[in-house]
Amino acid sequence: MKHRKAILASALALLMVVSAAQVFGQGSFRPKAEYTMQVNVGPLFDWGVGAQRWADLVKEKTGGRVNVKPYFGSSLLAGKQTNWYQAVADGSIDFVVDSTINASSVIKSFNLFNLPFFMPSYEAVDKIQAGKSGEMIIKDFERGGIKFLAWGENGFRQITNSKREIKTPQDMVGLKFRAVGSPIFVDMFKALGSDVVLMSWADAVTAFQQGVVDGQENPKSVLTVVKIWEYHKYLTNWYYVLDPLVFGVNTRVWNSFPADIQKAIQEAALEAADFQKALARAYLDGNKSVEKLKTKYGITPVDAYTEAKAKGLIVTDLTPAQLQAFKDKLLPVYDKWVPQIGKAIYEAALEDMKN
Ligand code: X2X
Repeated sequence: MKHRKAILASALALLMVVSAAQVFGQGSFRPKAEYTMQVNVGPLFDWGVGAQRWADLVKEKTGGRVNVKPYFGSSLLAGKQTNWYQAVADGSIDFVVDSTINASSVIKSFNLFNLPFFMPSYEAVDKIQAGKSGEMIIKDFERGGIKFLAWGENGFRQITNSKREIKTPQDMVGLKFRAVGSPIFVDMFKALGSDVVLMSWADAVTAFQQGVVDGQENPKSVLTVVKIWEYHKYLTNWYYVLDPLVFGVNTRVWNSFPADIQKAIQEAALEAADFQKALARAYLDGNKSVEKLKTKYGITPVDAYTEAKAKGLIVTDLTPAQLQAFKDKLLPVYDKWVPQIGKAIYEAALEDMKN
């Protein structure tokens, strides 16, 4: 009997220690040996650099307690980049730095960023992300079970092809393009009289190489890292959509972290995203991002487009009148897609851009 009482007492004492540790955080926190992170591209892309930076900063700011490992090239998804939202939401993957396009079949409001010629500048993008519409989109995004931590940026997507210089919608007719993700891209390319196939990035470069498609659309960093000029001679800067990246973490994983760890991870995400966005915008927003990279982060980025031109890529810029011809052709896409995105979000975004 005495013996039993002693066991009971020590069990009780243990319980008190455990719950005290829970109350005070840290002590009870048993991190996993590794937290996985989904990243669609490789480590050399601005996007991949930003993802690695986040993982490094998390390690630093948590004193090595949280170890996040980026899995590049969608390797945890067998290359199926459009499955990332589901995989992170259901907890098969813990962390993510990935594109809104790749989630836009599931998160319909992400298609706001895919509306053609909707956001005329980086300032417009920033205003949406910081505004009411951004808040509404984040809420929609988080509903499925992912905590949103920061906006990164793949960038304004430009069009390249192997056949001819594109200056007018007429030049697009009959060309076959590779795109990915949301069916809004099928609608856009069809409206321009082109053919389009949706295809993962994992298969895309082979498709360029083999001429299965005549062209594609992607931002600066993606185009220059894959040396697009080896497959496509012509690039037209049409700035038709900007593809933001999301820094996020599975909600249950997030809730498993004590407050100090959450704070460290959140700060790391914002810092890595700020750095990553500057890389994505370098030389495309005047001096702004280049200066930030030099003064705040101590690096001088390469001027990727100038290098690409030196390699023989023919880069075409369009006048406002030339751009208008593309916009006019793509207007019907709004009729179909604004209701899917949500009229309230669309209207809030118009307001945000005015502020
Ligand atoms: O697949 C693409 O085109 C890429 C790399 O830009 C995305 O992941 C959306």
